[in-house]
Amino acid sequence: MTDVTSLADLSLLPVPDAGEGTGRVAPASGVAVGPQRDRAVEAIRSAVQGGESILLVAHVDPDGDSLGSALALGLALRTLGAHVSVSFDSDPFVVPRSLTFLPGQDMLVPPSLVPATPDLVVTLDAGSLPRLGALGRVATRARRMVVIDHHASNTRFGDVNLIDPDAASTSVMVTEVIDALEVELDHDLAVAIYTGLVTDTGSFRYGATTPDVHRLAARLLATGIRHDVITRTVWDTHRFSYLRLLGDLLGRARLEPENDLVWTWCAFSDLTGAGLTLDEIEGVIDIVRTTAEAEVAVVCKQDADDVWRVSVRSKGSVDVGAVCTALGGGGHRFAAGLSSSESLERTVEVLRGALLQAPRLPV
Ligand SMILES: [Mn+2]
Repeated sequence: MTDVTSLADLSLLPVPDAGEGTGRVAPASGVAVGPQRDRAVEAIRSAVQGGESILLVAHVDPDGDSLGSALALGLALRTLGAHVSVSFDSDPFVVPRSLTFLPGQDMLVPPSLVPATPDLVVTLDAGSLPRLGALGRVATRARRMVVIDHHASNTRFGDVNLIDPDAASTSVMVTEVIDALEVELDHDLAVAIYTGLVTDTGSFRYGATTPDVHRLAARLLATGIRHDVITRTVWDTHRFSYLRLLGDLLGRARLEPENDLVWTWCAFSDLTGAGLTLDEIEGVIDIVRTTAEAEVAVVCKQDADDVWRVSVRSKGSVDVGAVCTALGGGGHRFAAGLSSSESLERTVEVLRGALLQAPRLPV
């Protein structure tokens, strides 16, 4: 068993590969959401009315919630006449294959071409400044920064911090902002918002799926969106080489009953050998975590810089969000992640030790 004191030896990067909400999350602080929403709406409204430059930023290597939220807010602000652009840090700067259907992509600007000092930056679904990558510097130079996010681990790095750990997705929070701005929820907005919603609720399977979530889904469907196409594109479409790689990753998975853990890994050479990109193997954790014999599931994915991006899920009796946050990562209570520049063996060893030390929650 790993001694927790040895955690200090591990240089975990503060850039979590945070997973998305598989469960309701206890509020990270006593800050009420309503007044923060009013402040966020007011900051955005005054920037629009003043004709200021507005930059919306998704997190690095954006998922459906982050990019969907940014594009939805961008579309809404554009109908109000705003000068708005949307960006995220990704190398190369391309929209993930599964999200190329999202509307409003003409607003996308690569990090190298964003305004050097925007009047207003709004960050979407990013739990910390490093999650913005190179755009973190631009965000801190902005006259005003509004943070909209639902990660319990959010570090409140903006001037206005609209943080709601109870929200099923950031796109739910963006909808509330759009409603407050009195922009009509049209088809394109609904596509972007719904994409965030299905991404973060696992197609309405996770614990954060409340009656309000279903009411919002009904409202979005009423605009005529092809929800079946969205869900199939986001969740159920893979290149054939993914199936082969998935077979390898599942074949090498290790079950450690004594640690209540199941885990596997994907080396960068596995990924390049299959001709795939990191975003295309996001779903592997969703299969590994179905293992009946383990409470916690882990998938370690090596990126081009030899950094292990670690996705961690639990079924509800271990707060993996707290574990990952303590190790320099972040995320939600039952879906979180971290990054490690250590070896695979060392990374798993430290994580295993931290998981064993974590208190068991009543389920
Ligand atoms: Mn999210």
